[in-house]
Amino acid sequence: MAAVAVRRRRSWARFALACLGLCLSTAFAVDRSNFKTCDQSSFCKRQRAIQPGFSPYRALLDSLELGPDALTVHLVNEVTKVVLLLELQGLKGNMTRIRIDELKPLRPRYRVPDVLVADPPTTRLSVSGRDENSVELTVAEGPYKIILTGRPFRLDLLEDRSLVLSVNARGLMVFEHQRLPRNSFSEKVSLTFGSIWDKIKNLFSREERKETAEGNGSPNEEAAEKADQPEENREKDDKDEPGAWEEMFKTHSDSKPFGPTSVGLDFSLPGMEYVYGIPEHAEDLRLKVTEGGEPYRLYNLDVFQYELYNPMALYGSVPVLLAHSIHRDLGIFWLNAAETWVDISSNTAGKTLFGKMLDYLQGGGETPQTDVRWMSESGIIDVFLLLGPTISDVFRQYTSLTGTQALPPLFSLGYHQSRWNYRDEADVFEVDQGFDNHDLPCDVIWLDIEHADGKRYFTWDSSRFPQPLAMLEHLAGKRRKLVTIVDPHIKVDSEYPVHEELRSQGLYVKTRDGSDYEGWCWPGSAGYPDFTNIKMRAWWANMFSFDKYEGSASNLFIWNDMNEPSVFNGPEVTMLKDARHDGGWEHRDIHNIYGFYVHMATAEGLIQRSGGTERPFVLARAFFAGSQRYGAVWTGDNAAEWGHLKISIPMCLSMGLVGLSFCGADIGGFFKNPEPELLMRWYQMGAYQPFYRAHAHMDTGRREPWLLAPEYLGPIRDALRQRYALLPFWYTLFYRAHLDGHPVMRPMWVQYPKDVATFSLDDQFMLGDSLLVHPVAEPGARGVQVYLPGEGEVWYDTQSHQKHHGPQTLYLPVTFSSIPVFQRGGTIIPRWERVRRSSDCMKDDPITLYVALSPQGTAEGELYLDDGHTFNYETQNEFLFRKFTFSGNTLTSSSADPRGHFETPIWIERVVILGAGKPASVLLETEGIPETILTFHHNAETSVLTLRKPEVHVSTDWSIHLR
Ligand code: MIG
Repeated sequence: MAAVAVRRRRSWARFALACLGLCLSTAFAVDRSNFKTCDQSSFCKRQRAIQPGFSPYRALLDSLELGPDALTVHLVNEVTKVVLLLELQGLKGNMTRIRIDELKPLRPRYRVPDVLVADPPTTRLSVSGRDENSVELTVAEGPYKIILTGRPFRLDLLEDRSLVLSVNARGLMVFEHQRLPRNSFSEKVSLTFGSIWDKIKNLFSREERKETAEGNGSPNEEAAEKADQPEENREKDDKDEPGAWEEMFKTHSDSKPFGPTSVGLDFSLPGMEYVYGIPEHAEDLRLKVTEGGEPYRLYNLDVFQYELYNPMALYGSVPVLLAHSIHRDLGIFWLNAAETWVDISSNTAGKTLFGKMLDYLQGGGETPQTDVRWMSESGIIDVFLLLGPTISDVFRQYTSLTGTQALPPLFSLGYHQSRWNYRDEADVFEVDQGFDNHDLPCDVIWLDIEHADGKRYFTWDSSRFPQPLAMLEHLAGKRRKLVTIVDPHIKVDSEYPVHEELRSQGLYVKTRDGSDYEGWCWPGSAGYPDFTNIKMRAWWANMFSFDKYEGSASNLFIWNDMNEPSVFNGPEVTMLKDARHDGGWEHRDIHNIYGFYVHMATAEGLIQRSGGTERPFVLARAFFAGSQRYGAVWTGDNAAEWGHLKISIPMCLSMGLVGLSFCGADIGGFFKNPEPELLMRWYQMGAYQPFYRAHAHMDTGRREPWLLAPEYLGPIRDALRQRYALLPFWYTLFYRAHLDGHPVMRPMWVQYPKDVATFSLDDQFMLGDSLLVHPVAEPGARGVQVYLPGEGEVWYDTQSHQKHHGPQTLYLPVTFSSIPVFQRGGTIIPRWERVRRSSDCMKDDPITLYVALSPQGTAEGELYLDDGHTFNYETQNEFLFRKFTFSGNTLTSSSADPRGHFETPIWIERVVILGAGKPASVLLETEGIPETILTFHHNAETSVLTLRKPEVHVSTDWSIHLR
């Protein structure tokens, strides 16, 4: 009896648990009804309704003009007869720029400013061939040719006679020219979009008929005539186009005073099956085909409880898509800051491997091709084709346009401890002390919105934080920093000077009728500073000077949250699209770049407060192309779930591919309470991702590492120590990213571009070209399957030093303390092995070099050092950039950049060579100093050779010979 009762009770408990689980999992889900689908966004719906094959656009080849910097040609919409101006530029470094605008717009259309670092240098285009319907253009510096076809308009880029990319090949170009509002006279003769589409179809069917009847003909005139006639079926057309002149979403109306102004264009990529980029989405690294589903959406939004693996928009957007094949890489940069949707289709999608094989065996099958279609609500068409041919070239091309990752201050690569909120100063002191008591390194403690007085940013809640300067000084004594949050919504409160000044100076975003726009956010009613206005940015930057921001000091840095902007009572939790910005632009035009400007103004503020000498650190949630110049970004409000732990890899990889190297996810997950194992695994994952910050929602339990049982705390301590030991390596990788745009955290395929097995991998990644990381991301894991790529490559397990040969899928057993990390044979990595309280305590520590030998017995690596916080590296060449090479049994250290000079006590304290035999003797040779004999230890079992105390200064040239 008793046994039965127990069993019953157990199954009850299980049932209750299951329910709870269900409830929790249904409770934790985005409310999709708050966000638009393509169908609910009228321009997306209109554009998506267009079928391929009927482009009304024709390039008037007679209008072609060749200038020194650009070719221009008129495009006419054969139905509306509206003329557009196409500007085509060959850019230095194997890029092409295409701009399309109305030839005579009713009012200027928005052209995104401030994203490009300079006017990209051009290279001459010349006409190298011509026939009735096309012109062949040759690019002076560049291996490719461009064929411009007149009717229908189309561009084809060829390299060595093979087609690399086509523009408007599917005829999906859209350019909604501006029209006078409804009821006005000219509206009567203009055509609505729906009717245009009908006419286009008519035109084509008529043309086909004609061509079969008369051989060839020119239906265009006839079509044009037709288009001039008043429309018989106006009423119907208006109904076909709901939302064109006014649009509703839930209770919000968008007045659209300028009517429909969307643009769109399609790109065909023959030979391409793998596409990446266009963050931010909670999605696999490899983008999916969107046909039959929703397109990927780029519209910066504060999405509450975002879901995984879907194309919904998130906080940031970078409109850059990369395509990769074993033959080449290329990128498409669609410079438009309005709401944007991206459709991806492929002729191989959905085909099984068997199907593909059949195609192949039947002696053909199509070559794979991906088509990408961009659709934006306003602005112009401004697109950069980054023609590679290698992925390295694409990285350089894109960052030559938008800038590279800002070199972060060293401290910001350490560990950050955050939560919403640390209650008061005593809490901050306790947390700070907790790290020391438990022998855990930490660089920064963070204060969320509760630290300010009533969410009035730049102020302090005086009951919780009565002495911010003393608190900052205390942290400075520990060589730690503080980050405070400053959000871009300002409490409407006549007693709050920030508000009063912005209001009186007219620096807020306005409504369409010119009054200050007010939205609801944390402080209640709030104004939104117009960051697109340079005066606003200057004013904001000045707020960070030490006298303006009272209670701040040089070890205080900034976090910009809510910069999408987030407006609790706005459509889709953001600003009305008809709100007005500086210059009369609508919010519609600039939406995706708002957050970029907030980030920019804040970073400039931190630079200015130091008189221009100190590097800033600013974390922002919303971002755009170019945000890498201003600091770090994170993946927003994730959750304490294993799936969220996993997705941090593809999310940060996708950002890295498009310039944003300094990316991280909230360690532990923002919402919900992580089980200890998940928290521990997240610390391990984060230790190997660029931005390493633990953060948590207000309603979650405290989770500082020492609150966990020792079996979890131990591995967390190890993870933190591994992070700190690798700081010189991280710093060097960031310097590389800063120099030439190569991401710090890289997809496997970037390193192995010809190995198809890596193209979809996103449960492991590379740091630089040296470390392969495959973090444990499953509960109760006993082992992981690690793919070690590379024919003839060897990989050294960084924990056991065991050597593995590539390519293979290695089953690696794991325990709680395992973080599977492999150093690629052929690389050299610098480490600081004396882990201390913070990075600042370690910055002068001696270096240990880890030399991992390739099968040929070679290796190379680099090390970048500077003072870790100023711009002197740039302005005074105060840096060291060293290159280490191992070959012919000799390890040499030489300068990688002779301009650099930097006073530092740093010396090399140890060299560990992986995969080495035992030498008879080891000799150190330093310039001007007699050879010395080094002591060493060789472990025959692991083939690890340790050279003790070379005691050479890091800035000198030396060589070590194994004899
Ligand atoms: O609506 O400042 O993503 O990190 O703790 C929530 C409070 C506002 C969202 C951020 C999160 C932060 C929180 N913020």
